[in-house]
Amino acid sequence: VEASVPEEQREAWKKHSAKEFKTKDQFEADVVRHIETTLARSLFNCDEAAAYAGTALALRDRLIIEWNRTQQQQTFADPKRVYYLSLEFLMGRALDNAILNVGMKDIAKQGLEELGFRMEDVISQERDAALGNGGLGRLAACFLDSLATLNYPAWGYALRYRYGIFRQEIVDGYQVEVPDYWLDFNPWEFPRHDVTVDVQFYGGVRKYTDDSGKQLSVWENGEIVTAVAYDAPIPGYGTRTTNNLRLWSSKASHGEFDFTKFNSGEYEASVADQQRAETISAVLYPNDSLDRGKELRLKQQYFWCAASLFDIVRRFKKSKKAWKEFANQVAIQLNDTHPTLAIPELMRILLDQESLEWDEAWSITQATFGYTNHTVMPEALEKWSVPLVQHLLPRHLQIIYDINFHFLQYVERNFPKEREMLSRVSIIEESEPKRVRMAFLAVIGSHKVNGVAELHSDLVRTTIFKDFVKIYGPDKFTNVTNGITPRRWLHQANPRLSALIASKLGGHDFLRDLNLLHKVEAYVDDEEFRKEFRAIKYANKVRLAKYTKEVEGITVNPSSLFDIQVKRIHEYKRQQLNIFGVIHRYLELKSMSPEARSKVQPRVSFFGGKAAPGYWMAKMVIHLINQVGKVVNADPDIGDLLKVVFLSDYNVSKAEIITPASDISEHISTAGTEASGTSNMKFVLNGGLIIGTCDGANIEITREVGEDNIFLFGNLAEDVEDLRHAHFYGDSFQLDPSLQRVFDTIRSGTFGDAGPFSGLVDSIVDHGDYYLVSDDFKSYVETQGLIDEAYKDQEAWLTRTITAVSRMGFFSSDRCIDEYAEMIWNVEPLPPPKMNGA
Ligand code: AZC
Repeated sequence: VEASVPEEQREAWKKHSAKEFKTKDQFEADVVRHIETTLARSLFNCDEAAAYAGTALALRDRLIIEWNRTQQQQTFADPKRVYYLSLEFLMGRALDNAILNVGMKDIAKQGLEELGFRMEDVISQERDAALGNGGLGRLAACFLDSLATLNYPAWGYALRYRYGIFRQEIVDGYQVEVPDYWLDFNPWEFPRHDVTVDVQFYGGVRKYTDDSGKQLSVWENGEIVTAVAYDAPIPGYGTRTTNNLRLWSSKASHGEFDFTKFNSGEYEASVADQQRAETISAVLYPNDSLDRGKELRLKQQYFWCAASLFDIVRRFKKSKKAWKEFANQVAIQLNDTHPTLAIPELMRILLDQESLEWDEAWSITQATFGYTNHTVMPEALEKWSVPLVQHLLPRHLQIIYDINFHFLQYVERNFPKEREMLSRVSIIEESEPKRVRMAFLAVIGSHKVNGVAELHSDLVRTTIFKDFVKIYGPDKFTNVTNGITPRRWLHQANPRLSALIASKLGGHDFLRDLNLLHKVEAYVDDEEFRKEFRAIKYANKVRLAKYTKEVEGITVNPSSLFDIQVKRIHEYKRQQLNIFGVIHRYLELKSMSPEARSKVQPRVSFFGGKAAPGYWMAKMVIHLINQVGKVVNADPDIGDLLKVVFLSDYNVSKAEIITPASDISEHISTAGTEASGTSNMKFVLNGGLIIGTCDGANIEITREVGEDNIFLFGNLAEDVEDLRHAHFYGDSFQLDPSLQRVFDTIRSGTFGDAGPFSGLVDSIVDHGDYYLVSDDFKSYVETQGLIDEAYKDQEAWLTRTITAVSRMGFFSSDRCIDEYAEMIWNVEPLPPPKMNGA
């Protein structure tokens, strides 16, 4: 690698090279300098927002020094790198995380105090980077934290949406979506106006013969949009490794086209072009686990894949290695099928631009990609209409057809007796219009396919990709059970618990090796430990109660059992089962004698989560929760015995307050539908227990923490199909009498106009109850009863929660990343850069 400054002048550079703050004084100096010079403010007009900005900029300076060193070191060493392609990174706030990861908490806290600010207030000024919908996006964010912490040379690639996921307001009990324009002030990004890629759309394909007589294709005469890189540093915890998250922003290319229009007076038209180009990276699609097939979404996907691959190939070519080395230098992980176009795009580069033969190009491509599936639900599996792909990406469609042709030939040769299999496994679905099955393309173009929890990976192998297991053999399909980063979800969200554990384990090593948590179990009978553990949970509940009062205006008693379900609203996640259970509880309370009531365990049912704007049923669930809350919370018969709270605008920073405050959290999806779930892990790690179905990672959590430390209920995945069948063809559908009573109450108008809720009730009574709410209702209610009983024995409850925490080591995202690195990527960590003079 050549330096741009000649040898003789480098001394001056070294002398003036940026230095990182180490002491409180230096930290304060950096903060004040930024407030005064970068922000043009002073001690006379420095509010908390300015204090946040100054602190963030000081931290950013520090991160960027480590980022530069990491990048230089990676350039010199040129190891195999991991590229994590994800359309979503749900990062949340960066400042707190940065302070903790570089180990500057005490300095920053004291420094800010000396400048007149409280750290918590400063931190809470930051807006979330909400570039994701739910689990899939948050998983990607946890993975970035682990990749950096474990010193893997890794990049994330995504889009720089101008609008993140919408903000949710609740008006008259209904969800209202408000745009999230989050880029007003974002100190964490570095625009790289020199790092751009021109991306083509539309146009046509021309075949030609080159000088050697070889037949080649070229894609030309399309419309060009420019991708501009914006980089965000990703600091590892307790290491100098600082990786990069590169986000692409779209803008009009300044080709001749614009100028002709501009010069001929078509000023508006040239502006329209510009706006059309910028629209590509404007919004995050707000659907979670649902494919909508919108043209702009396909444009986003290709824009991002093309820019990222160009960047990756450019970096590879700098090393002047032969193409056969590509997959030894590059591992690309496809986070769901959203980046699947990267497969035909790499083929296009290798075939059309680098003139490789098909077979060589194909083996490089397969060896490069790995594909993670996050759902087996049919409505979430992406399928793009062939005419749309033909129009937007004509050359890619040809390549997809060629991939399919080679693949089907292979299947035909190897399974000559199974001709029906051909249409089943074809990448092209013979529908009207024909559609490209992106999941099949992802499987065929990757060397490994993984699910995200054991049950899910089994379902992947036995349902959606069954034929492919037969074709490729079982080794291509594997499991990597999800995990979460203990830095954010324990150390940052629950600092007091982190400190308690550190005090017993002799330091914070468990944050880098979560298996060390098992040592906590030795303290399960230690009175002093128990006392502090209990006090921490109580304090966290007080904090949530305070938040609930301030933001939602509802008073809750922190001594109640806190029951929490926060996640995207989706029929398969069954918030409706929860709220029907709450209504049942309310009706029971109403019919009790005061004597009986006095023995009841008080409870607060918290709900939170966004509904996709076009998802009517999910929106009605939100409405029902709010309406039930209005009635129950105002009922003098009930008082503290039951409160129902909808926490609006659930997001990552709110999750950091909510998660440590649960006694019970709900993970109650219809068995076989929730691929993994990750908030289940967060809640248990923070000393809460789970009520859950035998689904996703609940099953492995049970195996780790023990059956006594989790409340499982409901039907099993293996029985779901028969139960669904029975709803349609069995003897006349009989509803559980308590559920019938719940429905009667809703219909009678107890919770306001019943009209909006008819869809919810009818889907169960008249439309086959696809998600088996009626089948699981009885055991759900019974299990909630067991929880009330168990909670009364506070000592036994405490023992369970401590035991569960100590057994959660497996669920660190560090363990996931090591598994991916070994099984799928074949990459090694690169020791972190050395300090100057260290
Ligand atoms: C989610 C799964 O629903 C969730 O169970 C899992 O924990 C998470 O991914 C991370 O693996 N899936 C999605 O958010 N989206 C899609 C398209 O599956």
